[in-house]
Amino acid sequence: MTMPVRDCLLRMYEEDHHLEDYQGSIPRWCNGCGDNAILAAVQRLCRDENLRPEKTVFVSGIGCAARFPHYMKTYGFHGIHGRALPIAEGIKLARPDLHVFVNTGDGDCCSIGAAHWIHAIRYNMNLTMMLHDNQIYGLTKMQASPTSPKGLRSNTTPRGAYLEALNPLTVTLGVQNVSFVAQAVDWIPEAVYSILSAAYHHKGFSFVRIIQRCPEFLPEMWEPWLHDPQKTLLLTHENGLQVSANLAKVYKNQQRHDPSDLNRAREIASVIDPLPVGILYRNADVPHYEELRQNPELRTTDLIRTGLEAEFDKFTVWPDADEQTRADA
Ligand SMILES: Cc1ncc(C[n+]2csc(CCOP(=O)(O)OP(=O)(O)O)c2C)c(N)n1
Ligand code: SF4
Ligand SMILES: [Mg+2]
Repeated sequence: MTMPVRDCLLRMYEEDHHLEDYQGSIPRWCNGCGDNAILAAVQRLCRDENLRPEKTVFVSGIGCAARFPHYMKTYGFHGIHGRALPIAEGIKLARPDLHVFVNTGDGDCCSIGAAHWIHAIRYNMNLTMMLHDNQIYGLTKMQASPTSPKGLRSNTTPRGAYLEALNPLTVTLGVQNVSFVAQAVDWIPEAVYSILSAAYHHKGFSFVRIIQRCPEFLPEMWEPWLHDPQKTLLLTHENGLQVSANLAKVYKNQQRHDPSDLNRAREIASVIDPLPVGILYRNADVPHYEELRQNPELRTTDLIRTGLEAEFDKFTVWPDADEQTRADA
């Protein structure tokens, strides 16, 4: 049986995506910036999943990490500081057919955008969120962020940061309706890719914290972890991160962790040495806000008409009884 030309062309078009189809403008991040590794993994993922660029959107706030949508040849929205998530949620509500990704920094997400972050977890919409956590405000040149370690000297904390760092993993794992939490590090590309792939396939709000190096302002921060593989704890499980033989050979410090175990996930998340890498928590059964909103039982024509009538009635000016009698006479 021959295929109609139109279907044949559509099929060719759909099957034929290459890395260049996702590569936008040339990144202006510093040499060695961990954002470059995240971008490379995401472009590979888009190519491997054969995502249609016109059906894919990257949304960001403000910061170095937030330049991400410029470097993808898809739709993108470089938003305002801290507001990537509500913009992404609006897009997903209006167009549930789109693949929506969010790129945000530790300042963007955990400081000015913290309220949106908490509610996005609870809404559990089908979005993939990457927290590029470099523990500093990079774009504005080295102010402490909520994830900066205690004692870090920066332009806003010249005597050292006073407070213990906020842990984005334990925060996320503590919110009602949490459905996917993972951690990656930019210097293990295989794990970044596999974790992002699992996050993309998870139906719901997938939160991936990626420890991202900022060689410009914090060149020493993760050096000990880079040079000693024992300081990384690979979380492995048949429902979690699948590790190649090569990776397993280097990172021998491994632990089997069932991602359905929320309490254990919280314990693992609290430790940074060794630093857990893998899928901490996954629950596919949490309801999704966009589906609850689209529930056909709540959107019948009758219900919508009755609601609209009631709203219009609020603004109706009824003539008083005397006026009505005079008008009738
Ligand atoms: C409302 C508002 N407040 C402050 C700023 C200044 N500002 C721009 S980026 C940024 C911090 C970005 O840090 P982070 O989110 O960690 O991203 P990074 O640059 O480290 O990737 C700040 C404070 C702004 N653009 N808008
Ligand atoms: S300042 Fe830091 S985070 Fe920003 S581009 Fe340079 S290395 Fe990356
Ligand atoms: Mg930052």
